[in-house]
Amino acid sequence: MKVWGNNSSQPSRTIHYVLQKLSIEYEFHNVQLIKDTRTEEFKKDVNPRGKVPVIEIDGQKLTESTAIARFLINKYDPENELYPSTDIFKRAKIDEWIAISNESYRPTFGPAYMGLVFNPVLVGKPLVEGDEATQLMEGVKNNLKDLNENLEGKKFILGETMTLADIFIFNEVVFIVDILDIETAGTYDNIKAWLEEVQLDPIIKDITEELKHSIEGFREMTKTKEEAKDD
Ligand SMILES: N[C@@H](CCC(=O)N[C@@H](CS)C(=O)NCC(=O)O)C(=O)O
Repeated sequence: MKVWGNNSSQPSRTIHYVLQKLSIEYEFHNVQLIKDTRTEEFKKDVNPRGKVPVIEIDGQKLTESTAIARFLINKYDPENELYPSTDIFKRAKIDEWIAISNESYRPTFGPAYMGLVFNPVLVGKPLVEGDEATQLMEGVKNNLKDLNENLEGKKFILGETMTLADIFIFNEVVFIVDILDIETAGTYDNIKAWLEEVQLDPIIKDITEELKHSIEGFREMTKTKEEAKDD
């Protein structure tokens, strides 16, 4: 199997997790976000929509992390607790939370980290300021509040076992709280405990440590850019 992805991409990290958890062998193609994904070559050879993750199996490509994750589990380990085929209601609840992540959380997190941190370094646009910046931050906080409330009295999003919903949402949340310097202690204590619990999984821990190194690199890049502007 071939896999195209990047550890700085939330959906790619989920696919890396599932591949490793299910001990699937794959040939990894590390793709630079924006720099590579927006080239004609990438769009022609890998994904016409210019996004990762992408997998190729038996000469056929599959895009969209939710489709990829479900396919991998259905094919290689359908009873896995991440997405158990024998419990169709649980599968539906997992699907529900993945949809909440993709349709509510991600659409506020993406514009917030671009507008408040990455615009200048990644797409050459100014940072968002004033009321618009406040609104971006409010959108993120409303969703964190929603997740924090759902986690009340629970170890994981659906209770006692870690599922695919935790992996997708963890990868979004661990990034947004770090990059926007959001303090979880006090305001989002349930999220804080859940982030720690999910990271007890050694595969998630490794993937997240690598991400934290990349975030340090981003911060350096952002600082260098700001210093150059001040000179
Ligand atoms: N809905 C897609 C989203 C994929 C996506 O947004 N990938 C981003 C990285 S997180 C990407 O490849 N961006 C490249 C670009 O914007 O050029 C999925 O779940 O796979």
